[in-house]
Amino acid sequence: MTIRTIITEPNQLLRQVSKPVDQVGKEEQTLMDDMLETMYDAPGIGLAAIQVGVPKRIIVMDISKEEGKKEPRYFVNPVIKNKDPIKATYEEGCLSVPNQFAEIDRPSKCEVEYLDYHGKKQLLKADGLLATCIQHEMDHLEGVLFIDYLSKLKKSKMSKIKFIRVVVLMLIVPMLSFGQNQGTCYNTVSFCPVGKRMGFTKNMQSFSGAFEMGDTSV
Ligand code: GNR
Ligand code: NI
Repeated sequence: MTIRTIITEPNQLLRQVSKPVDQVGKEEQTLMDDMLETMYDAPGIGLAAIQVGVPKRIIVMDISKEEGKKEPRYFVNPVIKNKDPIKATYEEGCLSVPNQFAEIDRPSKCEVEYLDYHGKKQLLKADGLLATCIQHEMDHLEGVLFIDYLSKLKKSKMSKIKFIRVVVLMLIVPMLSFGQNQGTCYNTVSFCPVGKRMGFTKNMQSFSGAFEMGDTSV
């Protein structure tokens, strides 16, 4: 068994869509052994083949507690058959995205069909961390990282902030300029119907200063 190098962002390989495995042979089993060792060494609870640079639809996982026995799981060509409409939130991290963690919503339960280490077809009903981890790993097979959801979230938050900023500006700016015009008019050409009608602007303040209070001659 060999510990392989985990590739990290930004690396275009992580964006590749992984290819289905024809047959679970020696090569695939060696890859799964290496992936598991690489995952334990990292340490992590799941690893997709693309994270060691191999674009095959293979995932390894072990969500058992450290003190307990190891419970390695192998998924070849996994397909999600069913997703629970109810979402669950987990703080996620990724070995390919060091030092970033974020709460991500995903279906709380899912059913996944796959081939095991020996190429035997299996169906697994997953919930909790297992369901989250399977979905996180299956995203890797599509070239998707958890931070992609984050940036969408950030984008929508940004647009909300921008929207509020625009609304506030639309309210505040006219109020400020209205106030200024009022003030200017009062101090200089107040009661000057002509000035008001002309709509005195800031630039005209220097001229308006020449007017006397109540002067309506201009
Ligand atoms: O080690 C890992 N922990 C983890 C925690 C919450 C949700 C998903 C994961 S997977 C991650 C390992 C990894 O990057 N797998 O692709
Ligand atoms: Ni990951």
